[in-house]
Amino acid sequence: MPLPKAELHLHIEGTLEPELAFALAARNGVRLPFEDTEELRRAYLFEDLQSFLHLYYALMAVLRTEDDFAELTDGYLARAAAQGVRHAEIFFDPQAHTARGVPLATVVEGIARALDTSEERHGISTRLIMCFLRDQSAASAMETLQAAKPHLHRITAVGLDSAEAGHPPSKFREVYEAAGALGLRKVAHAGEEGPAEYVREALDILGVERIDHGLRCVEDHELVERLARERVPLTLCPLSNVRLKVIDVLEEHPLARMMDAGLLCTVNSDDPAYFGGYVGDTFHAVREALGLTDERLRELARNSFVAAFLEDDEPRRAR
Ligand code: ES4
Ligand code: ZN
Repeated sequence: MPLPKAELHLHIEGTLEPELAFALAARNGVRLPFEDTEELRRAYLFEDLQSFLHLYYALMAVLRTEDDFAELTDGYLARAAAQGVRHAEIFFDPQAHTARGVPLATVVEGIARALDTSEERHGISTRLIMCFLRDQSAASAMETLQAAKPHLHRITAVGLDSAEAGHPPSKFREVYEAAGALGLRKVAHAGEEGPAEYVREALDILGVERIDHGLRCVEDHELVERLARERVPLTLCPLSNVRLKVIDVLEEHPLARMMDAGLLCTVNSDDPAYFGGYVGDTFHAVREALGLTDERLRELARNSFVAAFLEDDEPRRAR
């Protein structure tokens, strides 16, 4: 029996496995620039975050209908359940779809259809987190937030993802203020490829309750102390960090040292179709590479529920 756990850092578009990508391409008459699943899989050798994002956005072309989004999401939930996931907080990237002419309602209603049957089909409770693409303008993010107003009963929080360097959290101050006024909770990717200072900005300027990645906080001792003192959860994604060359090898991942420093760490899969494993695989990999004890693994699983948007619907860090 795998450890029961919550997954808090998971891009639904990053669960698009090659087999489903080709099936949807055929169904929707979309031509992919790859002959078959094997050739596609061979393209999964990334130099950095940007080179991954290029393929991630290109492959989304196959996602067109509500059924496509429902099938994608239900497939993820089935695989996650098999690895012990009992609760999943799922990111989606509306701008990556609306820019291709797929209406926001198609995306949200398709994903939501799968989420609505998740507890009974897979034993997984869920939340949905709408991410803004930080390499697009703040105005585009604000338009997306306004367009999401008819769907807010489906959405728990806003997040911030895509290419980090050069796109600081402060760029989205007004958008996050508006999201908070709408009753949405807040997270943001920070300190993945960007500097520790972006983690500070996400906390102080955006008012986020959790930091997605946050890995590069280790470069700033005072920040680590603050994150530990304030019990700010970090949603780490060790396999992602290796595949995107944020770190060289898994054996050098600072996860164990971060836990020793008192940080509230969680372990997640990020884009599991691309990075070589779902969250159970990730737990297994860090156990092997870092020699984590069973107690440490249980702590990670426990942390995932502590950091989840579960019991209360009130923001933990009010702003
Ligand atoms: C992402 Cl690994 C990662 N980082 C930032 N944005 C993303 N979107 C999907 N995966
Ligand atoms: Zn991510």
